[in-house]
Amino acid sequence: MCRTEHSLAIVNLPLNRISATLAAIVACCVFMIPVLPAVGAEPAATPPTTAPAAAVFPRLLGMNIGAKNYDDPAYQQQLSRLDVVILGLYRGWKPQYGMEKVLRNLKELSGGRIIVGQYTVLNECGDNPKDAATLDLRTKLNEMGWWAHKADGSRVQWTRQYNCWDINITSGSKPDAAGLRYPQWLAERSERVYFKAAPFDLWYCDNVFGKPRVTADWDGNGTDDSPKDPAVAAAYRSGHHAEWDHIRKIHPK
Ligand SMILES: [Ca+2]
Repeated sequence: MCRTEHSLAIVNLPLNRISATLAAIVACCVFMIPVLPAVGAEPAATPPTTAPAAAVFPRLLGMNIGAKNYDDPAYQQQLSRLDVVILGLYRGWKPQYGMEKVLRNLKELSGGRIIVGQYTVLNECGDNPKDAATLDLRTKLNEMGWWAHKADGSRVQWTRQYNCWDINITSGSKPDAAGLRYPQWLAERSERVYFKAAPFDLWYCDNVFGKPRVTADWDGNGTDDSPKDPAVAAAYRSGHHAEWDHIRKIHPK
C-alpha cells in the first residue's frame, strides 16, 4: 500500500456494528438503574444535580499505518490509549488472526472509547507484481484501462516517492459491465475487504486533492489535459465525490 501526503476525507460509519460493545454497556446499565422506593415509603433524598462532564482535550489521533504488527498485544495496548486510530491493514493480513480480533481487542482495551478507522486511497495504486495484497486492484485496473495515461499511452505519477501510478478517477474513464468506474468499484472492494470484515468506525480516504497533480488525457479524447484546466479539476473532484456517494449507498447510516 502506498504512503502519501494526507489530504483526507473521513466518512463516519454507523455505530451499529459495535454491537458487542453496546451489548456490554447495556448489560452494565441493568445494574445502574436505581431501585424505586416501595409504596408508602419515605421518598429518598433527591441527589444533587451535576453538570455534564466537560469534554477533555487534547484528544489524540494516531496514523498507525506503517507497522503492521496489529496482532502484537503490547502494540494493541499502546494503540488503545489513543482516542482515534487509523490502521493500515491490507487484503490478506494475517487471516489466522483476523482484522475483527484486532478491533475487538482495541475497543475492549480502551473501554469502548477508541474510534478505529481504516486507511484507503483512491487516486493511485502500486504495480508491484509481487504484492499479493493489491493483485485484485491491479488486475481490475489493467483489465479496464483505468490507469491515468497521457495521449501517447504512458502512465503518470504525481510523485515517484511511493512507487505508485495515478488512476483516472474521472468520468472520462469507461465504466465496467456493472456500470462502475474506479471510485465506485474501489468503494465496493474496500467494503468487502475491510468494512464488512471488522467493525470499523471510520472510512479514511486519503489523497483528496482538489485537482490532479499531473498532465494526462483525463477525458480520453486523445489529447493531454492540463491539471490547471478548471474542467479537469472539477472532473477530478467529482471522482472523489463519486466514491463518497457510493460509500454512503453501500454502507448507509
Ligand atoms: Ca484529453
